[in-house]
Amino acid sequence: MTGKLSIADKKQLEHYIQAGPKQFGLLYSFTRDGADVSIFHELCDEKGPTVTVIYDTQCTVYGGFTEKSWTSNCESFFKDDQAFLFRLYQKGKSNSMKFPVKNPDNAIYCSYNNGPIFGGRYEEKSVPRIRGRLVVHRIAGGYDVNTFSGTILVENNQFTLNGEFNFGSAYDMGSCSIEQFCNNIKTVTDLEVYSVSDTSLLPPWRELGGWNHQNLEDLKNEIDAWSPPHGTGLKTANILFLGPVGAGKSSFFNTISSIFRGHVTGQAVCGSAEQSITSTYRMYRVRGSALTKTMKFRLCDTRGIEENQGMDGAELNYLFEGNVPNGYQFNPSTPITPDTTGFVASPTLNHKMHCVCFIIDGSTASVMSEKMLEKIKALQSKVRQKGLPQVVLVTKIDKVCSNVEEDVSKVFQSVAVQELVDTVSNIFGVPRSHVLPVKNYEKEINVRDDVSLLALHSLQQILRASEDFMFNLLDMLDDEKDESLD
Ligand SMILES: Nc1nc2c(ncn2[C@@H]2O[C@H](COP(=O)(O)OP(=O)(O)OP(=O)(O)O)[C@@H](O)[C@H]2O)c(=O)[nH]1
Ligand SMILES: [Mg+2]
Repeated sequence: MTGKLSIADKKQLEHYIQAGPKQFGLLYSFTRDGADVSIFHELCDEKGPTVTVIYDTQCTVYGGFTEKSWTSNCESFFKDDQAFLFRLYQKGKSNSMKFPVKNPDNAIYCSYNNGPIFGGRYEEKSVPRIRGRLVVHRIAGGYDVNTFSGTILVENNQFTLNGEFNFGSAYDMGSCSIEQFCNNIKTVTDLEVYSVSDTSLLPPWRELGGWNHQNLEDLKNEIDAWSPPHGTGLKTANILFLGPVGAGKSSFFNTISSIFRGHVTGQAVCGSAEQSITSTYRMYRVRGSALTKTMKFRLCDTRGIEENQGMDGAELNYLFEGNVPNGYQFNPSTPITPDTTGFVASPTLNHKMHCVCFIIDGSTASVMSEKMLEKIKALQSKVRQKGLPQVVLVTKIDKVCSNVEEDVSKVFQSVAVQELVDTVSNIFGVPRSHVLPVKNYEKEINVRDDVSLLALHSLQQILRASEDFMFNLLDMLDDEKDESLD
């Protein structure tokens, strides 16, 4: 179990912590380990920097970060000038804020009988003693966030925190009220504690064969020279892009086109909107390095899949079979039929699709809605029925790992990208070798060797998957020939 924080949430926290790329490891969770203070200490004590995250029943998500270890060896405040409280979501809507510590001496309070406590102060209390004398005691209290003590029982999948909130004691809450911070309710669905450490790079978990300029030129030449296997009669490999709105389908075509044109191009319209930006079916050709002739593959860009509408089964079948004309205007309310102008009534093998490339956004892959997952599964089963190979291109890896954002050649050393590839391989039920992480050109003006190499490497894998289909085809043709000789 990796916890409930999404990649985007971790990036937000990483940005608040302000000390370079971070790795988050789930140490403790109410739902996984039980809401019991002794278990909290067993799993979280002496673990260095941690982030505590509380998920309340109104979908507000908030918590605190400290560089100091939790401990149950003493009852004391600990100094931490890097500590802060934060809110990530308010009533389900992304609304993040950081609340820095204003009294670092009292940043956290550790006690064997309490879970995480952020902030607070010593209060002086006079206690009467024998012979009428008053003794002044310093007692800790007024905690900004005191999460829980003892054991909390779960009821209807909810926990009721038994600590108290006195925001503003040691943390600067600005004008944020307790209601705005955490709805002032104590019912929560989970409390998680993550360890926070500097991101370490792994030894490469996938080899690419070099990241220098010559490697890129070699790969460009290889792809430029690629052609469908002899004997199939095919002129090009047709690769169908399918994926949710905004996943980066059109951007991937632009990225490939940019590599061969030598600068970042925007032939396919890209952007962000609730509905698909791409409304026209395009079978894009890409010109090779010399820009005189097109290469022997076509990248077929489609309208994005939406949760509540999108391609119907018949339309998808027409796409697979090559009935849909290049330039066809998608219309979700009236899908294509044989009566549509330009409908390719008798497609040949050269019109059909030879490989399906699912394209998904890596920064949101692990939090895709159930509805979207169902849609994708339904599409996958149609792809399988057709006997078409499928690969999954995972875009926006620059948003997943800061090391990769800086230098794409670190992609196969990144823990975050490795976890992402594992997750996507599980979701799609495809081998990890068919999950291809990429970063598209998006903010850049000039092409970069690291970005180009990774994108071309992915394209090479896609062409190899198309070849699998084509070799099956050759086998079938050979079988037919043999049978006709019998
Ligand atoms: N940071 C980053 N942004 C990307 C990447 N790929 C695409 N984008 C951005 O994501 C947004 C959507 O990209 P598109 O290529 O239009 O996505 P699409 O899948 O074609 O979307 P529809 O046509 O609407 O279905 C654009 O703003 C792109 O600039 C990437 O690898 N990294
Ligand atoms: Mg598009």
